[in-house]
Amino acid sequence: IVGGTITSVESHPWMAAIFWRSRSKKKVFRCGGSLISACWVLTAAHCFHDGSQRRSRHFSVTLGKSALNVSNPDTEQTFRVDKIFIHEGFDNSDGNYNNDIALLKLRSKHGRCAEVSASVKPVCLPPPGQTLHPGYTCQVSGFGKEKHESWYNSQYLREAQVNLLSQDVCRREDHYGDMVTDNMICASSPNWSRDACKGDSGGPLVCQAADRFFLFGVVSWGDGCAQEFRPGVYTRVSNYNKWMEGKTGLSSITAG
Ligand code: 4AZ
Repeated sequence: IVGGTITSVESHPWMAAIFWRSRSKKKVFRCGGSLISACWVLTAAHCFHDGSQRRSRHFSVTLGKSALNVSNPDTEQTFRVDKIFIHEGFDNSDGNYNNDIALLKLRSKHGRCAEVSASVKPVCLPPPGQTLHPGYTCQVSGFGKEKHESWYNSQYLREAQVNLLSQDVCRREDHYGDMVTDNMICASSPNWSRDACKGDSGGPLVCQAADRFFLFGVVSWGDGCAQEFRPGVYTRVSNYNKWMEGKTGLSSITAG
């Protein structure tokens, strides 16, 4: 997150940290994600585009995490990954990560997955096709870089406020042109100072409506971070309710 502030997971209790276990058994941070129900985390397909989706046993998901390299047994819940579903239409042949969405099934212990607490709680999903007006203020969160040039991820969870852009503006030639499909939604801050960055991929863009937080976007791509006319691009979650219901078997997943 560029231009944001340190936050705690209690303010983003759906935040998931996805790790990959290297050959030397080291846990390497891979991507962010969002808890959408007790056993399911929504993230970006491109987090697994190296073919690693068949190696679900090499991944773990930690919920309730505020610091990347320090574990807090009082707040954290860690799971192995049972299965990774990459969207069948995920396509990067145009370099724009179309259908950049994936679901991770957490491996339950004794038939239970995530247990709700002050630091772990699923986010609501927006109703199918739901749109918010351009300018709407939302929040992006993650452990990604604080500057595009930085070598490191943030050690602490960060959040930033960003505003939704209209499809017309984001598709203008001085923005991204036709790289932006209907499966994407763009967001930026008015002076381009706040944005998601490398390492935030897969994480949540949430918008508050009627006293609840809804997951409107999954951090997907952008040209650099917090650059003029280069908004953050997010997977448009409200296009995928049917896909999510099909994979999870959960109907009315929208109710949150
Ligand atoms: C990345 O490389 C990335 N500014 C993610 C988000 C953005 C840019 C790059 C958005 O994962």
